[in-house]
Amino acid sequence: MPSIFDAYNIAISGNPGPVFIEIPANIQLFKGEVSEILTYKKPESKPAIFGSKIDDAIQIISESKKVGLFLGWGAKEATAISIQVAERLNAPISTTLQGYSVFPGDHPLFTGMGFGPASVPASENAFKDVDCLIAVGTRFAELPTGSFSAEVPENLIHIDIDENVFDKNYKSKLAIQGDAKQILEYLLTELTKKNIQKTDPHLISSIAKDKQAYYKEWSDYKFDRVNPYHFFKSLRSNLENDAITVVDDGNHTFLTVELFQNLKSKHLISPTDFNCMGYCVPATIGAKFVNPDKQVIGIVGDGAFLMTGLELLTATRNNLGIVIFVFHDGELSQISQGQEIPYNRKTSTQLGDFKLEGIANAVGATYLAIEDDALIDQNISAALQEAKANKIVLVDVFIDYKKRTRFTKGVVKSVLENFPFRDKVRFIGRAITRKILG
Ligand SMILES: Cc1ncc(C[n+]2csc(CCOP(=O)(O)OP(=O)(O)O)c2C)c(N)n1
Repeated sequence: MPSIFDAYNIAISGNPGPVFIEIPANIQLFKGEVSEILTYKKPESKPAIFGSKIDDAIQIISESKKVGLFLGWGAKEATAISIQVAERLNAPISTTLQGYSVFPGDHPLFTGMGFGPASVPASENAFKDVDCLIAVGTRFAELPTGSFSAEVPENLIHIDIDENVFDKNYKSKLAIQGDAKQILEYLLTELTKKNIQKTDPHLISSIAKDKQAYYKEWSDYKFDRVNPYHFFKSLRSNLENDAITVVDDGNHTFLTVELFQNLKSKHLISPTDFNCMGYCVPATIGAKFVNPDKQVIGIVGDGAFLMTGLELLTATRNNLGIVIFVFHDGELSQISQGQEIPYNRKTSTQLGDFKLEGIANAVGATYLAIEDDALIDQNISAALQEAKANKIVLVDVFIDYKKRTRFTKGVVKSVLENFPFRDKVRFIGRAITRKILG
């Protein structure tokens, strides 16, 4: 028992994660004498000691012109205090992909995922002149930094429970190890005591303007099939505020964070940072088991759906009312788009045609198709109604991936830019030759 208690403590504390316990077969199969049944006691938390670090942070903040906040999943319990810090400092907020739900998407200071050239215009513009970045609960991994193309100011205050993340990808001016919520609370208390506050009369309106312009760009774009912007707009208006959205890894993931607003902390779940395809269907089932009274939906690419979609049988067997939206485009799009630009070829990224309806029939799910924009509202609403009645619904979304996300465009560009000169010339030359000769 003490080993199990230890394992549990390790699993839920610090940087939480799975712990493997090996229980020998003899203990599992045979009877044994136990003198005492131990009861679990939560270990006492040690008082946090930050020394002069909070003062140092205050000093850096007070000397800076514009502060920005960058939040990862490690700040998931610190949403309320993050809002207060952001509002006091008039700081734009961006998040990692995993931390997308850590800050409410409808807050006027929220800009989107990341803040570099691979982020949406609201993020890129709002963070351009940030000269102090407070990063909380993030490792500055590849995705939110757009393959490390995002530039971080010299004044980086990095807060994380795990000291191993400091100075790995971006050099910090000040690293504070500890619980995100607690540190932000200390910080806010000191900011208030010292009457430190920042103002910028234009920030909120320029974030709003950039968001509207970006949405309009999508809304006006000529698509042949379902327009992703209209899909996400309708999805948001049909979903309840506390609905849980689970995504997989692919183009649909980046479309989700560029075009869909999540409203509550921990209510958008993605498989980052391992980005393992096939996550969405089982994770949606798991999320519904834990949250039977909430709307739980999944958004998954057709490639990832083909990996684990038959798990839906578990959902039908347990009458779990969930909706899975399959973005059906016949490709492993996130990769094929990455190939198309530099190679002008698509290699091993075309899926064979398949009938989703057949899979729905096989697992006892209701099948609905959104073949064009005219069916979006009607069928999203019908799917959610069915799920309310504990039905499992598979929605075949004939998505149009023609327009690339800012993420894909930004990453492809920055990866190519970082190539050695000769290879860059070789790649560009080959793409041009193929474009001309076919
Ligand atoms: C298990 C696994 N294999 C490969 C990858 C690399 N990968 C990332 S996105 C992607 C394509 C996903 O295609 P699909 O599920 O159809 O989603 P889409 O990009 O079309 O939205 C691939 C192959 C991965 N993340 N996980």
